[in-house]
Amino acid sequence: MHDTEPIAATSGQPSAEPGVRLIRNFIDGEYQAGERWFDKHSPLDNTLIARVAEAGRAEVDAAVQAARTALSGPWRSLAVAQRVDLLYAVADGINGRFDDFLEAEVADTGKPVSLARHIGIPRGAANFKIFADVVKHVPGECFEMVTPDGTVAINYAIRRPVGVVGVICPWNLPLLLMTWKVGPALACGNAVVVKPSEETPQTAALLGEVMNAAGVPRGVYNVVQGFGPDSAGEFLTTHPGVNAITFTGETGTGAAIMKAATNGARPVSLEMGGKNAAIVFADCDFDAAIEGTVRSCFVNAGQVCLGTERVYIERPLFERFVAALKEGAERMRPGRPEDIGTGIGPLISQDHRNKVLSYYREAAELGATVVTGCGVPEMAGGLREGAWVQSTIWTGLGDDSPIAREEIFGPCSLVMPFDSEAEVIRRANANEYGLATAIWTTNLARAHRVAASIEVGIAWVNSWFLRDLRTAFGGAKQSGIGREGGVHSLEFYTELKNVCIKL
Ligand code: NAD
Ligand code: 6OD
Repeated sequence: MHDTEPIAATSGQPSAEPGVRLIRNFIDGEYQAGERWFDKHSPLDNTLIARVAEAGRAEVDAAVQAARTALSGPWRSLAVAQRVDLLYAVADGINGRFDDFLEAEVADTGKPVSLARHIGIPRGAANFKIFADVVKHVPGECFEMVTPDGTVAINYAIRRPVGVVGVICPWNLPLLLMTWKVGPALACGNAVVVKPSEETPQTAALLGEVMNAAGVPRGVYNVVQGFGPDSAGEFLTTHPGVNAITFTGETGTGAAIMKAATNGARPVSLEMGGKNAAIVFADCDFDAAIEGTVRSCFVNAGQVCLGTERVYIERPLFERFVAALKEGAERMRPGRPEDIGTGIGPLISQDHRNKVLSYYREAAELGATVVTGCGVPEMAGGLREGAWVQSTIWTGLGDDSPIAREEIFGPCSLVMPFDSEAEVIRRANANEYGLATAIWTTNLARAHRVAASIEVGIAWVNSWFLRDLRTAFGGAKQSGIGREGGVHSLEFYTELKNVCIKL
C-alpha cells in the first residue's frame, strides 16, 4: 500500500517520485488502482505527499460485489466466537503496527504526534475490541405466550447482519471515526465498503494489510478512495448492492446521503455537524473548567465535531475566565507534529483554511472583540505554505451572529456572559445543531438539571470527550440521526428476526 520505493511507470500508474506514496483502493483483499489518480498534499507545508487511486464506478462495483460475495462465503458461517477472535486479531494488528498507523495519520492530517498517539490510534484498536465484546455478551430476547387453543408458543429473536454496509468517513479523526463504524459492522457479521475522506486516505488503506494478516476473509473489508459527488462517495451511496449506509461528516452531506439512500429505502446512520456550547457556572472548579475548555476549543485545531465553539460564562466569572482562556489558547504553540512543544497543528487543507479565515474576517467585520488570534501565525520556512490559522477567542457578539450559529470547525470560540441558569439553557438550545455540551459546575443538582435540559446527544459534566464506548452516541436535531455505541450499534448493523414456535 505504501509505495515509497521508485516504481517503473506502468499504464495508469504515476511514475515514482521520491517521498510520494501511491495509495490504492483495497478490494477483495488486494490493492488496486482506480480510474485516475489525485494528489494529496501535506497540511503542514502543502508539499505533495501521495497520489491516490480514485475509484470510479467500476472499482466501486467491484468492491460492492466483493463484499456481497464475502457475505455468502466463509465469513457467513463463522460462529460469533470465531468472529470475535478475528476482531481481536485486527485490534492486535493495529497495535502491532502502531507506529505505521501513527505515521500515516500524522502525515495525512499534520496533527501533533502526541494527539494521534493518545486518541486516534489507540481508539482504532479499541473500536474492534469493544464491539467484539458487545456481540459476545449481548443477550437475546425470548417470550412465552399462550396460544388461542390453550397451548404455548415461544418467541425468540435472532440477529442477522444487514448485509453490505457503506461507510463514509470524514478527515478529522480518520482512524478513530472509520473504525467506530467498521468495528461494529464487522462484529455483527456484515461486510463493508469504506470511503475515507479524500483528505485522509492512508490509514483506511493500511488497515487492509492488517485485515489480511489477521485472516479476515477477502471481501469483508474494502476501501474505495475518492471524493463525494460524482466520485466514489456518490457511486457507493447510490449503489443498489449496498444495504445500509453509515456516515460521519457535515450535515449538508448527510442530507445528500439520506436522499441517495431513499433509492431502495435503505437505512442510514448519520453523525453530523455541531455548534457545541460549553456552559461555565461561577461555582465551577476553575482550573478544571479552564483546562477542559482550552482542550474542547483548540485540540486538533478545533476540528473535533464535539468541540466547543460557544462558551457561556456566568457573569461574575467572565473577565477572569476569558483571561485564563486567552492564556491557554496562546500556550497552544503551532509547530511540527513531532516537536514535543507543539500544541496545535494546521487545519486539514487550504480549502478548509480559507473557510475558517472567512469566518475570522466576518467576525472582525461584525465588530467582534478579538481577545486573541483571528489571523495566521508566523511560521518558519516551508511551514509558511501550510494551512495554519491562529487559535482565536472573540467576545462582543451575540447569539444571533453567524459566528455563534454556524459550525466553523476551527480553533475558535465566541465567549459570552450569562446571568441565570434558565437563560443559558434557552440560549444554548437556540441553535439548529445538537451534538454535545460541556457543563462546568460543582452544584450536583444543577448539573443534573442542565444536562437534562440541553438538547444534545451527549452532555458532559466537568469533563469533555470522556468516552465510554458502551454508551449511546449520536446527535440531536441537525447533528444526527440514530445512535451508535455499545448495544445501540446492533440496532443499526443487525436486523432482528423473530422466530415463533408453537409447542
Ligand atoms: P464532509 O461532509 O465534507 O465529508 C465527509 C465524507 O463524505 C467524505 O468522505 C466526503 O468525500 C464524503 N462525501 C461528500 N459529499 C458526498 C456525497 N454527495 N455523497 C457521498 N459522499 C460524500 O465532512 P468533512 O469535512 O470530511 O468532516 C467535517 C464535518 O464532519 C464537520 O461538519 C464535523 O462536525 C462533522 N463530524 C461529525 C462527527 C459526529 O460524530 N457527529 C464526527 C466527526 C466529524
Ligand atoms: O468518540 C467517538 O466515538 C466519536 N464518534 C467521536 C467523534 C468525534 C468527532 O470529531
